[in-house]
Parts: sequence; C-alpha cells; structure tokens
Amino acid sequence: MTDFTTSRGNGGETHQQASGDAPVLTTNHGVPISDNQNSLKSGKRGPTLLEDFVLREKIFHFDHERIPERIVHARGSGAHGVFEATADISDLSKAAVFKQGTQTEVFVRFSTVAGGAGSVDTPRDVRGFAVKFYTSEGNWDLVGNNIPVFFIQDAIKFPDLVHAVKMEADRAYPQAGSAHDTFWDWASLMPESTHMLMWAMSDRTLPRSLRMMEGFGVHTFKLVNEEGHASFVKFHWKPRLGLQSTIWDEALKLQAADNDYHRRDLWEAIDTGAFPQWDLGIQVFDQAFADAQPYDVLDATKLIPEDDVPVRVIGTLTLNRNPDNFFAETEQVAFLPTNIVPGIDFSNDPLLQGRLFSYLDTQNSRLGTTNFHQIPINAARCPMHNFQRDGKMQVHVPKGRANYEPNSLAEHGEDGGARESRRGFATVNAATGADEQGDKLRVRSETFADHYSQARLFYRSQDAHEQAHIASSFVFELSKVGVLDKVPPRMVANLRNVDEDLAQRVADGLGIPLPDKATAAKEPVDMSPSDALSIHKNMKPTLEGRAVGILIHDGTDAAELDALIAAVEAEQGKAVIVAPKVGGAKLSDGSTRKADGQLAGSPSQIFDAVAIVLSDEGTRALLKEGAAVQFAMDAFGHLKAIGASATAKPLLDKAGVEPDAGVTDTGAAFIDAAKHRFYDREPNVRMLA
Ligand code: HDE
Repeated sequence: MTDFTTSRGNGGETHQQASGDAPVLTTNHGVPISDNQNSLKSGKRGPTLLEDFVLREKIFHFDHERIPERIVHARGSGAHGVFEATADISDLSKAAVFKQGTQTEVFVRFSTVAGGAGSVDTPRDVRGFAVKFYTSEGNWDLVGNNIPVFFIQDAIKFPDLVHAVKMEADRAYPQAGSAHDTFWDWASLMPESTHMLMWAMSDRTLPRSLRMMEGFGVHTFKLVNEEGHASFVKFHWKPRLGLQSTIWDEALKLQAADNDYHRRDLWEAIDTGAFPQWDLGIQVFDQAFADAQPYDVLDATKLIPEDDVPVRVIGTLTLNRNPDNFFAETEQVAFLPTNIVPGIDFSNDPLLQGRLFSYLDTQNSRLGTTNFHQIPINAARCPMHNFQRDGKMQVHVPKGRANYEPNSLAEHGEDGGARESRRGFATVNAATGADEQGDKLRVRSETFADHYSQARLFYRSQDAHEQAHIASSFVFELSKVGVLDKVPPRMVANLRNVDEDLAQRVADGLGIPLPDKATAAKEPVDMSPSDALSIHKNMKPTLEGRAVGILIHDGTDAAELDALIAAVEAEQGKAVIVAPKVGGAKLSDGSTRKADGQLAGSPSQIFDAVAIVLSDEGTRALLKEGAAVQFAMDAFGHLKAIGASATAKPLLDKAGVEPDAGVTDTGAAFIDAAKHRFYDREPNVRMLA
C-alpha cells in the first residue's frame, strides 16, 4: 500500500502502523478503516446507509478518476531521462541547459495525434515528441513532432484541421485515422497541407518504435547569447538506433497483435536497461540566409534542407526511468511552448504564435486549475518565486503578507519575497521590417504562397520503394473516401503540382481518370533532393534494440537453438522464443525449453526478424497450425529476414516463402540478414501503386 504521509509533506510519522507492520488502510482524511469489503447496511440484507462515509468517499473519488483527455495527442507514453549538453555553443546561446557538460532532468511524452487516449499505438499518424527540460533557469518545453513540418501555416486553421481528421461528428468513427471523408475533403481544399501530406503518407507515420524515430521542433526559434545577439534555429532529435518504420500491412496487423506495441516497447527497453537515446541537433542560420531562400523560414510547412544548413549535434537525451504512475506523470504532464528560458526565444511563425496561447489555455480545462504548475511532474526543479496566489487546488502555503510588489516589507523587518533577477528572460529586441509591423491585417504573406516545391523535394528524395509506399498510401486513404466523389480527383489535381508520376500512380490506383492540374498559388520550383529526408537512407544495420522471434516446437535441435540465441544476443538483439505451448517445447536433447510467448499470441509482426527452428516432427505438426504458417507468411510479406532449419522447408513452402537474400539458414547468414529489411522483395508479395 502506498504511504502518502511524506508526499503530503506534513512531516508526520508514518501513519497508523498496524502493530508495526504495513500501514493501515485509511480514508483520504486519515481515518483508519476497519472494513473495506462491506458497505454499512441497515440489517444484513437491508438498504445501504447514507452515513457510510467510507463507501461514499471511495465511490466519489472513483467517479472522478478521469480528467478530460487531450483534444489532440490524447494517447501517449512517457519516460524520465536526462539531457546532457555536449558542445560549447555559448557563442550562440546563454541558456544554462546548453552549457557544455550540464545535465538536465527531462520528462518526455510521445503521442499519436488523432486517436483517443484508449486508441491503439500503430495507426498511420503523426507522432508527438514533447520534451520538458527541468533546467536550472526554469522549465523549457520543446513540444515537437516526428515530422519537421505541419499541415497549416496559421494557428487559426488548427480547429478545422483537428475537426476534419478526428472521428466524424455524427457517426463518431473512424477512430485514430485520417482515411475518411472529412479529412480528405479538408486536405484537398488546403494546398498548404500538401508537403505535410507527403510525410504523413510516407512510412514516417508508421514508426517501428518510438525509439527509432526522429523528432523536430518544427518552428524556427531563436538562440540568444550573452550579448543579446539572436540567431535563428531549428531543433532536431536524431535517434541513436537509426530510423526504422514498419510497412502498412504490418502496422494494420500490429493493431490486432498488440494495441500497446509502442508503449510496451518503450517501457521494456527502459526496464531492461536498454536506454533509448537521441542526439539533439541544431540548424543555425541568420537573417541573410533566411532572406535568400525561396521559402519563408517562418512558414511551418517548410523545412530547411540539411544540405543547406547541416545539423550540428549539441547534446544527448537518454531516457532511463519509467514513470512511477501513469496518471500522475504521463497524463498530468502539461507541455507549454511558452515554457522558454533565457537564451532561447520565439520567432514570428504564426503557427507558433497561436500555440503560445493554446497550451496554457488547454491545461486549465484539462487539469481544472491555474495551479497545474504545482503538480510534481510540471513543477520547476529550480526555485520559484512570485506573487501569484490562491486559486483552485493551491498547495503552496506562502507565509506573511508579501503578495504584491513593489513592497518595502523588508525595510520593516518582514519577509518581502522575491527580488528582480539579473538573468531574467528578456525578449529579443528584433529589428522588425515593414512586413512585421504596421497596419492590422488578416492576410497571409505572399512569401508563404509556394505549397508544392518542398512536397516535390520530399517525394524526389525518397528511394523507389518509399515512393511506391507514398503512392499506395494515397490510394488507400482516398479509397476510403465514401460519398464525396469530387474529393479524390481534387486531391490528385493537387498532386500533379508535386510530381506527375505520383499523380498518375494515384489516379491509376484509384481507377479514376487523371484530372486537370490544380492551379498553384505559386509555381513550384525544383530543389535538390536530400538524403536526410529518406528513412531508408538513414536506417542502421543492427540488431541493437531489435527483437528476433524464434519459433520452436517439440524436437527442435537444442544446439542449433542455443547457437542462434547466443548469436542474436552477441549482437545486442533480443531473442524471443515462440512455441505452441507457453510451457515450452521438448528439445532434441530431451530438455524442455520454456517459451516467452505462445504462438497464437505472438505473430511475426511483433518481431524485426524471425527464425524457424523446427525438426521434421515439429514441422509436420505445425503444417496444420494456421498461426505457424501465418508466422512465416507475414514475416515474408513484411520483408523480414527468415532464418529456417533445413527441416522447416515444408512450412516455408506452405507459407509461400520464396528464396531470396533474406531467406537463410539459422547461422551467421541469418544474423547478417536480420539487420535489414528486404524491400526488393516487395513487388513479389504485393501490388503497389
Ligand atoms: Fe499541439 N496541441 N497545437 N502541435 N501538440 C496540444 O496541448 C495546438 C502543433 C503537439 O504530450 C494540446 O496539452 C495548436 C504543432 C504535441 O502532452 C493543444 C496548434 C506541433 C502535443 C494543442 C498546434 C504540435 C500537442 C492538446 C496550431 C509540433 C502533445 C493538449 C497552432 C511542433 C503534448 C495539450 C503532450 C498538444 C494545440 C500545432 C505538437 C490543444 C492550437 C505544429 C507533441 O493545446
């Protein structure tokens, strides 16, 4: 049982020890409870009495256990960690968090965007990547996504975007997905969303693991040094495990196999000491660079190609501790883009400017009080002083009369409270040009008008497999548009501005004629393709952080199995034994090997590669087990390495596994193959657009 005495900070003795043993069960007001199993009744079979404060308090509290879920990013998983500044960037920023060698505690929350808190982990969706740094100069929240651009240019469009993508207003479906009428109706009418749609339709929205995706601050921010000089900056998180995504069919099947696939993966990695890590990188540039680009650096639908401004690594994030309590920490954490520290500042990006209002506001409705900053997960770790007082759920107990300033209470011997800080946050006094001040206007700058050049840049930076995935995703999503038959052609008309071949493939995939090209607000230009935008060019051939599923059954060769497990583990991979019975299988040497997962509940999609280590006898038995055949068939279809004993061949044949570079024996060739996916196999297993 949890003892709340110390967390309440009342300094008392541990409450009510039952003859020195475990603490006694009490009400929330500390009254010991003698019976927590039976309500108070009038007679043995009579009505329950209103005076039963134990029952009423318990049910009252239970009735109010839920708070409103986040309007977006409702489903998330969090972890504690540390950020270490590894480079000297004092010439750029005076922020204490960036001082070389400084370690700062962090809390990170990853999320999907569209689904509710109870939805699945693996829909096609953008992932939130929000980091709260508890710095010595206050909290800095870098509230980003796993995609460096966004759907809209101006915050005023956000409610429209979110209404369109979430479940439809009358029927309340689909949950957690964009493949429906209202989203594509909206998107096809919003050419500025095209660049983001390219990312959303790519495998970026199907991460294999939260540990294997990039993060981005998205907006242009500013770094400010001691002299008050400001530079523009974009923030990047680069995963140490490299980029890795699943493919669409796999993601669909993962939803059935494990609703909590990403949450579990993150938890288990941290729990077993395989701490996920990312490098923090910055792209720094000045006004002269900004002025020379064909796009506006204040436009969140644009990125800055890494080939133009290389990413410079300045620190490392390590997630090393799971939350103690999901609700208290992951659910109650409140990220605020307004949480900024001296040495970092905002830019005039109109999307960012809108966010600066929205997040503070939403916390009040979600957490129910302006004092949400006092919840431990949100509280600054550095001293905090001001004269804000009272409010719902106030837990601080300030002493004395000092609740205003200026005051001269100190002159009279009373505690006067906080003093002005010399290092206080000061907004950069940016020189504003004619475009940034003057008349009040509801306009979009014409420098935001090019909606297609970077969408084209993204598409043309992908390899052929990735392009096929993008085209096929558009086909799949638009095929789910029901009665709104003008929507798919309107979307394809926009895509003609991105790439004619892409538009043709999507039209062909949908079986519709190629529509006329949409008129572009500004004609797109060709930009040089960038390898940094491709997942396939940024994968890491490694077993680190990856899981190999090993299917065994009675008769499996013990020596073959042991050698395989040792080889996987030597490469820092995780070997997971799967068998028809969780109690295990009787191996060739007579020993029994326990299974980590039962075959029916451990399909191959939850693994990065699979091995099928079966004897003649085991193979014969499993030929009659659909889950075993499916195990091999899906691994093949999901382009994974399959290492199989020679005796398992009949099972591979039944599963339609054809020989290729990814199909090996269970020896060294398999260990090599297991570090890769075999995208060249794909045309043999599915028709892509
Ligand atoms: Fe958010 N967003 N957002 N967003 N966002 C929220 O804040 C909002 C945007 C992002 O794990 C909400 O506390 C507006 C861009 C993440 O708790 C809300 C606009 C980016 C999270 C909100 C945007 C994000 C949120 C809902 C357009 C990437 C989850 C609950 C101007 C840079 C944080 C909450 C967590 C959450 C508003 C656009 C990322 C309603 C108005 C762009 C990662 O305040």
